[in-house]
Amino acid sequence: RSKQGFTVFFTGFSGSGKSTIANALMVKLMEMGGRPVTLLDGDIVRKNLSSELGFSKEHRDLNIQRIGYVASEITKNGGIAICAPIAPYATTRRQVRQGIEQFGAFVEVHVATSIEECERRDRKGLYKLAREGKIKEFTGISDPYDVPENPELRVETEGTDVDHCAHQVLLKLESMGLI
Ligand code: GGZ
Repeated sequence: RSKQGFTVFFTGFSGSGKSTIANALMVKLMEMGGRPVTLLDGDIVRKNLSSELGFSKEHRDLNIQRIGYVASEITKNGGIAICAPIAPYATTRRQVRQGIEQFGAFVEVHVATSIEECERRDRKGLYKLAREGKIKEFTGISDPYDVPENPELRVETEGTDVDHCAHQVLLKLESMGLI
């Protein structure tokens, strides 16, 4: 009997490592074969599915609802969806969870890199621009982030490499009977 579909939903600050871990996880899941794996990364979704949206609460919610809808269709059809947006609002994450759990499992992974560490790394120079006020409503600097209270998994990236984080997600998926 083929296994149910599921969604792995990463959430965390810009520059926390969501995309990198999501990509490593995708590679590992693809190597295992079986179900198709679809990555819905934050910036790719914003380019292709949400190009008209900004970063107000309304627009962020709409963005996350779209990602949630696509992930729910993938999950319904027995596939694996990996999502990696910031998704700062707990209420919106809960709505997405409810939509997906009708069809399969929802695995919320909090990439718990602190705002201090994200700003210190500042891989894309966005935190500097946010501090200078050149980017408004920047998550963690001038916009809220609701820390997930009960995620299926929390991964720490400080002092841990990407492969180890992705491996922890795989172990969680195994323990949930999903792979
Ligand atoms: C947060 C912003 C902002 C603001 C542009 N706040 O590191 P990045 O560049 O590639 O990831 C961030 C991305 C966030 O888009 P999401 O779709 O994941 O956000 S949400 O879930 O809240 O809808 C960052 C860039 O867009 N970016 N302006 N003001 N991140």
